[in-house]
Amino acid sequence: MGQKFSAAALFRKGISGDDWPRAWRHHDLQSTYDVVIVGGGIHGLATAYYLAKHHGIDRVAVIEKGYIGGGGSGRNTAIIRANYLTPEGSRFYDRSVELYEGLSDDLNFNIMFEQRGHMTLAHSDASLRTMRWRAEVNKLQGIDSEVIGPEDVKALAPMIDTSRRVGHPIEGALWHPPGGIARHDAVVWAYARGADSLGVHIHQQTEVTGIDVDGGRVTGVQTARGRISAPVVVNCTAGWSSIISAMAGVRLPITTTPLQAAVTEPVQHFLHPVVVSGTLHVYVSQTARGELVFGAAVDPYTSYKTNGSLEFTEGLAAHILELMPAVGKMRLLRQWAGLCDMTPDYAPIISGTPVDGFYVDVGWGTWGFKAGPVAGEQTAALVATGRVPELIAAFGYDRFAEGTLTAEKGAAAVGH
Ligand code: PYC
Repeated sequence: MGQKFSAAALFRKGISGDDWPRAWRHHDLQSTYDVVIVGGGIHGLATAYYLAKHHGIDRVAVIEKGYIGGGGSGRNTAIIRANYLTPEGSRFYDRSVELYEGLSDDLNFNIMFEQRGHMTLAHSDASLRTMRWRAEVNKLQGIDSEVIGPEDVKALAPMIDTSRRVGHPIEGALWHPPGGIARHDAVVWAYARGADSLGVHIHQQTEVTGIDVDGGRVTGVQTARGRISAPVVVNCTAGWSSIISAMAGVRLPITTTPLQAAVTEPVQHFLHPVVVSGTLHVYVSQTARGELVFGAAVDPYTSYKTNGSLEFTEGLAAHILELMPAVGKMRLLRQWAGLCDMTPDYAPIISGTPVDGFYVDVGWGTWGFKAGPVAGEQTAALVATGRVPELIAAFGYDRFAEGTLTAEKGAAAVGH
């Protein structure tokens, strides 16, 4: 899969001016596919990849309105972790960490996953109690998580102000060694190349304008480039998930809210783990290139806007300076927003729907990136077998009507 270059060959190629081999091909849009996946982000591409790889279903089209990875997959802070609050969530995201660990080998593409450890700070007795709760739930699922004290926080991230002089002194933290960061666009490209090599067609610049349903069954999709007939359509979009589902007559209990993030200029490495503070509404990691990547709470209103705001930058600066005063001299380079599709219980919906053949992998809130591999694997299994895998049994569409919610809000990195 893909072409391999030695380091020297890579260098020669880089300066040669020759074209690089295409990582995925262009195909004419076919009039029929066995499965059409709407959304060319990590979820859609991973679903296509596992459909072909694990289930031999390769007459699959991934339809993307813009360019692959241009939505939520390219608009996140690339954090991976499994330290959730519910047993269902913890097990699910633990499988994702496991898949991420093997992804560079599986796809022969370096996704730069670094397990630097993930630290969620507690600034009060109440949040320390939640950290203990999460640690116990995690341990019962075999996940490496424990509560540590302020002196351990200081040892793991010396730049953090652990003194009692600040407005919100640190009382401890949830420490989760398997957590870390990866390069988000590498994950997109790796799945795209992997899916392409197994026969999947990737169609960029192909907007879905309608979904055809006849007698309670999905029959195809209308696109700006023509109609495709297909007995199975999977909605793997983020931001637009309720709009796409409404085209099939399926209502989703989802509201959409922007989540902003920002990145600094690169500096020498000083921050190893991912650090999160719910109280200060901030999380931060340092990339392999040396930039600090920051995120904060979701915007306080629903919207489809993906631009940054000055209010966000001001709030972020105030909070990060309380946590790490020394970064005050660094300059922000860029900021952006991604769209978060929030469900009432903050858990996703991976499920069939009242329309036969129409499936959804949606409602990821602020957790879409870290779930990509496992969501793809499990959605593919659901679509291919028609049976609900145990790992996603708690994420069904019917749970909202039945009142069997999966209360995951307490695992949020920051305020929602
Ligand atoms: O839940 O780890 C998380 C997260 C980070 C950024 C947004 N959500």
